[in-house]
Amino acid sequence: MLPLQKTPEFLSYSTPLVMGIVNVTPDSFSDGGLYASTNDAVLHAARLIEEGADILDIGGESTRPGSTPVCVEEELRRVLPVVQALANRNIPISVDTSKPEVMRATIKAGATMINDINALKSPGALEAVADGEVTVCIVHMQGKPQYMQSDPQYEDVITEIKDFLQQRIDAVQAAGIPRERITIDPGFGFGKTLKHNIKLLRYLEQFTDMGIPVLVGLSRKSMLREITGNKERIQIHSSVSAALLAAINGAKILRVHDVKATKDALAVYNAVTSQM
Ligand code: 7PJ
Repeated sequence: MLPLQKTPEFLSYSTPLVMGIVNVTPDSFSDGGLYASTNDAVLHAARLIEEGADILDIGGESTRPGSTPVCVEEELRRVLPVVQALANRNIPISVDTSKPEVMRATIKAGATMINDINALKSPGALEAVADGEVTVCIVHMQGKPQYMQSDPQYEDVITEIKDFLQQRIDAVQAAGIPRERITIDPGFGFGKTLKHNIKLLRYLEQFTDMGIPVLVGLSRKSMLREITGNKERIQIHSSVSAALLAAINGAKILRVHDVKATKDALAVYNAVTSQM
């Protein structure tokens, strides 16, 4: 059964939830060109729902390495009609945005989660989420999408990201957002080398130990192409493998393009773990 209106009971599930990605970004490397229009995005969302998505994540600004930002008006033009069209589909809607104006407008239109790679650091973002009484995902990113992959550096990648996330958890709670509405994400590929990304996945329990549900986005990321040597845009096998590893290591929400394949992998995971 479906989780969540504005309450986050869904975060206590033992098998991770699958968050299906709906890009409304013409410049997105992964599938933006294919699902650029409202109509196509809504059709794609319907397909992901059919495939068993538990949440949808609607994004109007590509944040891939090297991508350039869009203005508030353009992002709203892309995202808002899609959120409006999906608000009555009986599935929680998350919006992938860093802009408070987009947060407020989409929450008003029915979004129940804000997924922010900028961790609510934009002026007004904490207030938008607090006023909207929605769930939030706080993501770690070193640098900005335009240059974050040029030379990411850490003394100790796990400790530094944990410290950052803890600071943001404190700031979010201080803004009046209850702890139960927070999820955290180490931000795979957001200012990280392959070595950093692998370390984060291997030691993911360092983050689940923080007592806040962990969301993980590995789907079709370039680290998988680096590992396998495959050049294709779509990377289903490696993406599902990475998602399953994240599940085993305690992730509660998996942000993926390939919903059906991920659900199948989780069915196997579930069958085995529920027998123990
Ligand atoms: C992530 C995201 C991620 C969260 C993107 C892409 C780049 N949100 N938005 N975590 N990645 N929470 O999908 O390749 O990893 S956009």
